[in-house]
Amino acid sequence: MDATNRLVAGVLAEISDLLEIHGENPFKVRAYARAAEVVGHLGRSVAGMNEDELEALPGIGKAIAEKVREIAETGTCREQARLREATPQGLPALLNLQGVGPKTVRRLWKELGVVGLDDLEAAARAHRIRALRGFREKKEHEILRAVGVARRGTDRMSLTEAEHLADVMLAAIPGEAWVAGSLRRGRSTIGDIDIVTLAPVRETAHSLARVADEVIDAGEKKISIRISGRRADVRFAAPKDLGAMLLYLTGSKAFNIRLREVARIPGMRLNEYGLTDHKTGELRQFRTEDEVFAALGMSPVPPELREDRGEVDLALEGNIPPLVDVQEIRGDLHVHSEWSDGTMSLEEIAAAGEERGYEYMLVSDHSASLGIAHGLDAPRLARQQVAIEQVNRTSGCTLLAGVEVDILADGKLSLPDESLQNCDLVIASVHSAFGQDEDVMTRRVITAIEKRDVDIIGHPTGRLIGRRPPVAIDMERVIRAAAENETALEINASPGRLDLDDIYIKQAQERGVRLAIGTDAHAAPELAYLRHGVALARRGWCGPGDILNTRSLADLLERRG
Ligand code: DGT
Ligand code: CA
Ligand code: CA
Ligand code: ZN
Repeated sequence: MDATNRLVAGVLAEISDLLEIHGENPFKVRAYARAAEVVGHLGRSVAGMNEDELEALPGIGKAIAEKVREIAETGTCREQARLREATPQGLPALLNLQGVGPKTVRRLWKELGVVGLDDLEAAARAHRIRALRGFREKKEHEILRAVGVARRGTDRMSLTEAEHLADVMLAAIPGEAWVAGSLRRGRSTIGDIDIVTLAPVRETAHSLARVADEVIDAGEKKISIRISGRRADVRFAAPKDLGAMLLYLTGSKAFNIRLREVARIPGMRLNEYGLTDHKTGELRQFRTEDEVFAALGMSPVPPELREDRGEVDLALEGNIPPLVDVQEIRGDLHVHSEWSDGTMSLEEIAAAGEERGYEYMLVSDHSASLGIAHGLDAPRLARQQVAIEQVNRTSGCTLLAGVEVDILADGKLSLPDESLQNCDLVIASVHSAFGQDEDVMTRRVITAIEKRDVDIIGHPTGRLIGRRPPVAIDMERVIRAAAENETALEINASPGRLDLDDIYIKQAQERGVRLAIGTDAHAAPELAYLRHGVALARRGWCGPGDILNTRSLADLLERRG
């Protein structure tokens, strides 16, 4: 993200939180939160925008536009200063605690004099929280646990970890159960696992206790557990209200809030049990999510789109765009073999592709350069291409002869042009000098994009989830260059990367950039990661036409002419 946008979004979000702690107008609170979201996801820098241009952005009115300018120029604004002045310093951090919202923070502050984490912990240990009206012992335990988590530092799960734990739970639950929450929406990282089930309460509690580290809370409506150190919530539903429950627990929270607004217009209240008519008090229940959408006059919204990024309005018009489906993928566009640092032979890659019903697999081994073990130099790449032809004589799945060539620090590629010309498809990736500043890195990648022989930019931001932040790069410029040069950007489906992420995918898609889904598999089981790439593509609003891998072999090769 652009540094100015990051700064401005941070200040706006803080203002929203502080307003809420001070019990100010909820519309104003929402307006700042929304503006923070808009600026945070903006493709261009607000640094160069005047107030008129800012006001033209969705969710930004005159008052906020002025503040955006003020923050962009000075790093702060008077409103932020005023609110900070009026707020004890340790208070805003309490908002990050699980189960603690601004209203709770406000009450803890006003009624117990809590002004920070230490105070809060002391109050909980002295049982002063359960003494508050409307708070109970349970809430006090919850807060203590949250304080513990905050002290240890929070971290989110990778998709693979979350899927594994969800599978363990689904197997343990004695009845039908579905994954909800961020895992169902296909987010790149998962906070906690959410499951909805029709199974009986008692038996479920028993079965889950066997796989859990600890049962945090077991009630008639919900069970919360810790499993392998992670949190999971299980909600109980009945078949007649399963639809509303699944919808609610899938979220996102922002999407749910928008849906409730939609329901409010004809005088209904939407919650996890169904739609209640305000006048008659009658509750309508729904077996499926689609029935809820229909009752709201909307076409169904796929889970991956439920982030309040414009999908609700489209669904109300019946204009949800078609999204790419796993079935439409005809091949994997990023696979390593034992010729570089992978474990599969060429024959094994072809066999694995055939088994998955693919038309083609792009063999894209590393090029030789510093820091990559067993990378291919020009002669070995040529020999590999002969070996690939050999395999293709008998294989039902065609191996495409490719390479993942290094983009060196100066933007040059680590293989000569002739080598690249002999490839079917070329991925170019940054694997070194990650610390370059934004302009240098951006020009480096654009230099590669402009090369005639480069078809795909691999893992464009270089992030490793939980281990390495994205490189500093101006994705707006990269996306523009990719569009102009008809170079595809990769959606790297490896759960440790998931790069590009959804926001950039959407920006690229809107500009007509093609996206190539690749698993970056170094071993056969990793080929299954493809579904994560598809989920990410869907989160980025991609239809089949936006994805390179939906093309037939002939179409794909035609690109290179
Ligand atoms: P996560 O766990 O941080 O990766 O993200 P989610 O989306 O799974 O969030 P989580 O587990 O806190 O809640 C699961 C769903 O429950 C969420 O997507 C929507 C719903 N939900 C949670 N809290 C609220 C809320 O305060 N208001 C509304 N309307 N829905 C909520
Ligand atoms: Ca969750
Ligand atoms: Ca949850
Ligand atoms: Zn790579």
